[in-house]
Amino acid sequence: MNLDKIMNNLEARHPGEPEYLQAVREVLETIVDVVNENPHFESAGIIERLVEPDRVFTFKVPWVDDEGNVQVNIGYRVQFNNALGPYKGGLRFHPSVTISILKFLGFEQIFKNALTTLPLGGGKGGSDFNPKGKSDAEIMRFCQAFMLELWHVIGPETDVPAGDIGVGGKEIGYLFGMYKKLQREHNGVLTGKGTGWGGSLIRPEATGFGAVYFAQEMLATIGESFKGKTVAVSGFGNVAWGAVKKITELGGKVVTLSGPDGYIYDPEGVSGEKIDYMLELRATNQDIVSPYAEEFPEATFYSGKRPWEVKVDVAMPCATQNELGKEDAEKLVSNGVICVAEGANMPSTPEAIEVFKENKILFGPAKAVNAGGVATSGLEMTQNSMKLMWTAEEVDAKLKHIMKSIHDNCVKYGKCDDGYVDYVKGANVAAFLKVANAMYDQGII
Ligand code: NDP
Ligand code: 2IT
Repeated sequence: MNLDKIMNNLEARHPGEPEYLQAVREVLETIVDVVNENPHFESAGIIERLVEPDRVFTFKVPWVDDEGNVQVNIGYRVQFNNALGPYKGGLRFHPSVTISILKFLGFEQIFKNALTTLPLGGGKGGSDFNPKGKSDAEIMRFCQAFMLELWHVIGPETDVPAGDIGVGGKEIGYLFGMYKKLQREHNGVLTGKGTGWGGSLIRPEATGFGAVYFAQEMLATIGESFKGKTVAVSGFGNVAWGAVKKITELGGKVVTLSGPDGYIYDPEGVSGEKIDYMLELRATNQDIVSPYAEEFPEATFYSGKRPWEVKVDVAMPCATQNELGKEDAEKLVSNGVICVAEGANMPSTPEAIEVFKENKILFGPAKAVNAGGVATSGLEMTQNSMKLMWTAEEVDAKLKHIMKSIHDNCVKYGKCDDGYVDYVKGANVAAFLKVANAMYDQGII
């Protein structure tokens, strides 16, 4: 495989899409050997076909705000690859959303979904709509206008969206309501639904819980566990919340949370009512974490800074892409971090990952660590198809089993001669082989 040639062609075709190009390069760099060992992949143009989305929908979303003003946003759905199952992936509502970000997320989603062992293809969508400071009525009108365009390209066997940044249970409810009205069908077209009308138990917690189960497996490889460990978590949204809950349950102490405004250091640990307070903080739609320090005076707020300067045993970035750079990684390493597990999608820059690998730190990449969210979405689809509902214990046991199998697969394909596990390579190779074999079997399409 000629990596430079493929990347040059992609860059020429998609200029100004840095996140997408970054995500593709990160995967291709680790699968060069396995592609070269399988010349039939090359002759079938697997790589060239894999790096381009099957199709991308872009649409205008006009809606009326509470003052009666007309607002216009852009909506997108990237249907990337359906070799393994229906396109599957979340919707992100955030002002920073661009087609580059959604293509990076859709590309990553193909591999993440392959790792789950479930029949799921990869996709992503969203809008540059900013939920910050919007009333519920505005969010509902926006979601309805968004679905007015999206409904005819999605379906339970075609493309199944879910939540991501800015899209939680409330938004999924509004989106589902409009889909159902237009399609005149009550089906499993979206996941993360309310548990009273088709949603799976444990789905809200699943990404954070799964991430901690994965980190637990990583720690076990060196005879360690979360018990008595200090942990830096970033973000204070859905993924951070689930992670904090599970870490605390396992005897770890979470000492940081963060938002776009800065980070919180709580030496006594984020536990008990403080975890519930995270939900309240998100529900205000104000996008700031600083009120935590007013509510709990033992905590300190550091304005405009990231939590990676705090001395911790484990770091779990759970906010957004490229939020942990080279200097942050160096700081964590010099402070003695032993494990870094990515709850968010692509939170560490390539330079930061290099620092972790050079120092033989246990490093779990997003597509393996945070796959528990989409895996539980897959379990929600199964329950919808069977028209029944599993108990929380059943779903949690299946989630645990899936996270363990992802970990086993990473070790199988990522173990180096000196015993160090390169989880980045392990996850990419395991997922790539599954997708590439399916694409090969299905011919040139
Ligand atoms: P939420 O909207 O619940 O929380 C997102 C968090 O990240 C918030 O704290 C948010 O703060 C912060 N954030 C968002 N954008 C930025 C930015 N540009 N700069 C700094 N901080 C930012 O989303 P989730 O918890 O669902 O998602 C968090 C991460 O996890 C994302 O990378 C997402 O793709 C990933 N993920 C989510 C899954 C899910 O099931 N929800 C599954 C797998 C991965 P604010 O809103 O105040 O900006
Ligand atoms: O990034 C992700 O894996 C998600 N936002 C969850 C996607 C899903 O379909 O549940």
